[in-house]
Amino acid sequence: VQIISSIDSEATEKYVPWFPRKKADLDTFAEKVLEMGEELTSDHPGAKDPVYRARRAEITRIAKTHRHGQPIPRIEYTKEEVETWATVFRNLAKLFPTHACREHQYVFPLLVENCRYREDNIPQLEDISRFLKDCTGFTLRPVMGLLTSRDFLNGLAFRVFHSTQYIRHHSKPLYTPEPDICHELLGHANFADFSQEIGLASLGASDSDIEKLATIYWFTVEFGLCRQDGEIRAYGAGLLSSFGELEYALTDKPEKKPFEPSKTAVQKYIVTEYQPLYFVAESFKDAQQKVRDYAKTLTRPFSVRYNPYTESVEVLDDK
Ligand code: HBI
Ligand code: FE
Repeated sequence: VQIISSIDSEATEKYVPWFPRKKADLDTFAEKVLEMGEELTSDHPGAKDPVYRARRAEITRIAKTHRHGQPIPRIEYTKEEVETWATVFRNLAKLFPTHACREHQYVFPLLVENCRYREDNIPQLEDISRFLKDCTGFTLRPVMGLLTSRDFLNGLAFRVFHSTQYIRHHSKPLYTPEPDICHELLGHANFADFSQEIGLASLGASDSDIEKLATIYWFTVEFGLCRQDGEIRAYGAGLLSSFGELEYALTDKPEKKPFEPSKTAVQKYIVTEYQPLYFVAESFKDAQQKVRDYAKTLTRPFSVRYNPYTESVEVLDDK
């Protein structure tokens, strides 16, 4: 196996989109957001609230200027923001014992203990990032808003989770059309190894493979269900951070199909309403293993290996 010294080499430039090679390369995503961030679409609950918009701009500036290796600045959240968080926290905490998978229930008390997760306190990204680094190797990075699927998934290859730092509008505490700090911190608590594997598979992948991986991500990390002791439980963050959809997902209303990555990868989905269809894995572990196996079926003209000591990827020529 020969290590390609530069991805710009003649052999690969035709096929391989640029991708980050080391953790610091993720700095290039800081200002590349698809939507939201400072701008809000007209149907956003906070679109007509100038105070909310100014606050968003203040918070997203942190993400815009953040660079690898710097601590994530702490935010002093307002009373109104903490009340919004409290409403979300209180409602979700009621549902977790009966609706969340065991892995989520295992992590949650650890976050309460180590990261000041409380009804009356919005945890700080810096504290969570440090805690996660110690126990899972994941770190958080503040982000202004939605990244492209490619950029977002590429971050996961380095065990970096891009996290928003602002909170949804107080007029609709149980609804948000976009990720916000409640979604990131209450939903994405169970950072699993397999998100890195989706991430590694996304490096330099073709657009169509990115779409497949983003769809897998959607139906697992965001909206995944799994079996547990004869019941169905939620492990996806989109569910675990949405009071309404978490209840709905476990009723008979939505359709449920077994999780089979090759089929799931090409399933169409909507982002604006409750999902009409969920995929159910045999267990949380089974979901991980299937995603891992699926990632190996996507072919590229090279393979990648993550080096945790240097926090960089080694690119191996497969010929
Ligand atoms: N960007 N900031 C941010 N947060 C996400 O959770 C996110 C994203 N971009 C795309 C995305 N998630 C997924 O829906 C997949 O497309 C990867
Ligand atoms: Fe998410």
